[in-house]
Amino acid sequence: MKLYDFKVAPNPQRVNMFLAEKGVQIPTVEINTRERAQFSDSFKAVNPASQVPVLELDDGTCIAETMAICRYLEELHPEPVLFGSEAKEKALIEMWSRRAEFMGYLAAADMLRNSSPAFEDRGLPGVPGGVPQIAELVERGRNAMGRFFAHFDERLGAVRFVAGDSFSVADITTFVTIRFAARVEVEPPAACANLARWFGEVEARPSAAAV
Ligand SMILES: N[C@@H](CCC(=O)N[C@@H](CS)C(=O)NCC(=O)O)C(=O)O
Repeated sequence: MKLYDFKVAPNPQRVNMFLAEKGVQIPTVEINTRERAQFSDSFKAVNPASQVPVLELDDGTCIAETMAICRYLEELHPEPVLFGSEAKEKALIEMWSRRAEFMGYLAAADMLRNSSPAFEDRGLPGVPGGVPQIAELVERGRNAMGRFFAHFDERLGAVRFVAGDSFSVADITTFVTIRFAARVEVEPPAACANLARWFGEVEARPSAAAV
């Protein structure tokens, strides 16, 4: 098994933090997307979508999509449980993971991809060109991030971790999203004390070194 990785990119970081929580190490192949390695013919044979991460199994099967990879790893290494143990817990983890992705991660990605000169003409991941940046998406992303911070701050006023009492994959996506947003200088407002309390706790976990 090997992981096509790029240590500084946020989706691979989610897998790396997940692996660190599990205490599992997998050989990696670094695909430097800043140098456009995702568009090479050899990598397109691994993932025609030209995106990392990808987990290649020993039988040659290639699993792309961060959450699909994490779910597969959870099956192989069930402890510690990161996708929940019973119906309600599993549903809440799914719910908060999706909110972290849709409310936060995608907004942060919109901001970066539509503002950084590195992504000029590459407004979408996995597309080598012809996707112009849209300035309005930066402002829309900033607004969405504000709602994401407020929503998660309120939630974390009621529970220790994003999905409840236990650390889960929803915390990983939320943590990576907040670190990712900081790259475009978007930080949680000082008033989000619950989010700050939670962030400090997650940042202190050894697995946070993967992000
Ligand atoms: N939906 C995919 C998204 C993967 C993705 O966007 N990966 C980025 C790195 S974080 C990438 O490969 N970008 C390639 C590019 O910028 O062309 C997932 O969840 O894994």
